[in-house]
Amino acid sequence: MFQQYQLPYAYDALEPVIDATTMETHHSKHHATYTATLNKLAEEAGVLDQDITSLLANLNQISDEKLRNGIRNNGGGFYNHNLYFSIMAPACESAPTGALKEKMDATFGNFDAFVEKISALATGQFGSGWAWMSVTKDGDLVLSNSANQDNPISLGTGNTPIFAIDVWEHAYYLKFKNLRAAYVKEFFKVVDWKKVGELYEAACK
Ligand code: MN3
Repeated sequence: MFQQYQLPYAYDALEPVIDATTMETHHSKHHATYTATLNKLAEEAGVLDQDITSLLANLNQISDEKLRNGIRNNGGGFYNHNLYFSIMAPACESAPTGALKEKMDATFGNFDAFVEKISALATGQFGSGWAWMSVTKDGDLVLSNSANQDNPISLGTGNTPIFAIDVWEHAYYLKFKNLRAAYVKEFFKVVDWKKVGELYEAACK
């Protein structure tokens, strides 16, 4: 069984950046549905015992096209939101530190340059999707975006995502309406960089 990430903070904890109704709907409806559907499809496909990263990295093992597409979309939805919700925390002026800060500065120049680059990917993603920072097999940082619930794993890059911005309208529409760029700008106020740093160090091992 795939277990949905449980929030260690309340639905209203990210106010005023992300409103409580958006958080509750996003977690208890959207993410819960992806998780339940993934469990149903994975059972049908006989892959319920696999961990989500190897399942998404090896979608071709599922011969039935309908099941494969369903697992790609709902498995992506399950994995992507587990990461997204886990790297958010109540506004705390958090910033990258330690090994992650050094690597980000070496890769992007400085934090503001990183924000600019990933914001362009997030706002530039046509339609629903995500923006990512991932760690390559060589320990380098790369930025990307993807459509729907695809991610660097299901797209076969071999990279490990450590930072995600959800740019589906359900992530921001109640508060920000059509203004995706405003949501993306505010999002950085609720990023838990300590957690992203832990994911970076784990991915580099
Ligand atoms: Mn979402």
